[in-house]
Amino acid sequence: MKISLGAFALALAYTGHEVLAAKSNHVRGVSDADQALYQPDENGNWACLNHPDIILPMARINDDYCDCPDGSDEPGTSACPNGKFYCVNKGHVPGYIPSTRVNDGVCDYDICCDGSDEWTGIVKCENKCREFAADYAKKQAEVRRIQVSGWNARVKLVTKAAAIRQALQKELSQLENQIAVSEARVVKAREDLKLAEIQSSSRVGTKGSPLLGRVKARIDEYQKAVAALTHRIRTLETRLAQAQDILQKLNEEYNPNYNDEGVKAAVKAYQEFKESDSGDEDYYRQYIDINEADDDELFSEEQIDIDPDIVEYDSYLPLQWRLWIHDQKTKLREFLIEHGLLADRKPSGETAGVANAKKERDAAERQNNELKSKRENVSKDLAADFGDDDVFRALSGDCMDIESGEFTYQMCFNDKITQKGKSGGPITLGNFDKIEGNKIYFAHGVKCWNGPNRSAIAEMQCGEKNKILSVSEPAMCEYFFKIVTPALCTTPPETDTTPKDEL
Ligand code: MAN
Repeated sequence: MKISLGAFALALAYTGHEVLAAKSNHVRGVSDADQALYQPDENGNWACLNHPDIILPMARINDDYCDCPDGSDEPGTSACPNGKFYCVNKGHVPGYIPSTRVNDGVCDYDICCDGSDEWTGIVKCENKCREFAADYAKKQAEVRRIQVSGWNARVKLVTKAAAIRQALQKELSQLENQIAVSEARVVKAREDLKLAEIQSSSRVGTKGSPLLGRVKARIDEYQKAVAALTHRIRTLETRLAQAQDILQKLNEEYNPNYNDEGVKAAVKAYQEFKESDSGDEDYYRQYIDINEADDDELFSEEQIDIDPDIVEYDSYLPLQWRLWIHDQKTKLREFLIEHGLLADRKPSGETAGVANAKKERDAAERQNNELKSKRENVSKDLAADFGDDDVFRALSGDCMDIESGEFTYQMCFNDKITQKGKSGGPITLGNFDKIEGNKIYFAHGVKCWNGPNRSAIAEMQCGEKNKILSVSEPAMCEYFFKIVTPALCTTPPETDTTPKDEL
């Protein structure tokens, strides 16, 4: 219909012999810049722009018959379905309209404000470019205002992001120092624990203790024997003293004038006996005194439980060696237990020393792990890609909402997007994954019924403030957000870009 209308109009136009070119050689529907593409060759012919093998006489350009597959021979008519018509729109912004809309009886002011697309006169399209230009200028001014304001906001965001980064770097270096201290604490706590265990094992022990036990048993036996002997000695001493008393009496009271050879010999023997006293009483007396001392004092636990630092051969070794030896002993013990060569007798109770050392070791390790996990988080954060100039770093914690259909959606930068229905709590549509170009990707949301895990993409453009413009669900459980944010603003052009052409 359009073609026949166009053809009719063209036929009318041909009768006037003025249609193809407003000025000579000027091809309708082609911009001034592209006019050079429509020059004849030396034979007065022209080749289709994208099909140089199709050569036409110049008169076949804009003759309302489509010769070129790319539509390039009919820029000013509607003959080719894929052609495009250039509207000059003087005083405003030029535009291209699809050929099919040329001379279709409709004024396509949205593209051709000058009405040049309806040149056959089927419909009279007055030039509205002045009006359009004024409106356009207003819109452009608003766009520019947003660009400037958005850019200023972005500059602030970049400054904020730099401060956050600096603070994180400071935190990281503090953590490094704290970790170094904490590592040393862990090493010391572990060594202290091993030492405590070594000491404890010597006490409740597996090795030194049986020997000490045997020594103590033998001492007990000797002690009993000494006690028995001492008792015997005491008895004999008493009896000896009694005998001495008798003899002393005899010695003092006998009558030397009475010639009794038996008595005389006895007195003489007694005197010799007295003189022959060896005087070794002191010698054995000391042992008797020792034996009579308090047993508890002599054989108290403290004294029997000899300090392993003194009796253990490895106490003369450097600490590291002792720890190594302890490890080897532990391994050997485990090996023997595992192979049934040694009963798995655990020490009956933990000494306070070991318990305290364990507490300290656990606390040191816990602190060390916490610091390390903090360091990992900070390092990850610092290494993450937050877009050009790190700008999105400054937006962490900023959230925006939109209500759409039966749901309320919330997007939090660098965090997640949620969806909340009228009832029930929010569900996660996706967790922050990455920023690429003008898109933020959110992945691994809550699983879709009978489908994939929910995910979302937020497409950004420059805006004064963060705002969600729209949300859609192009495929089930795949969400698409359009948002504006200052983070996406670029340096605004120096001046207003509204065309200054005179009308
Ligand atoms: C919920 C919402 C929708 C989604 C369906 C899928 O109703 O998350 O967006 O399409 O689940 O079952």
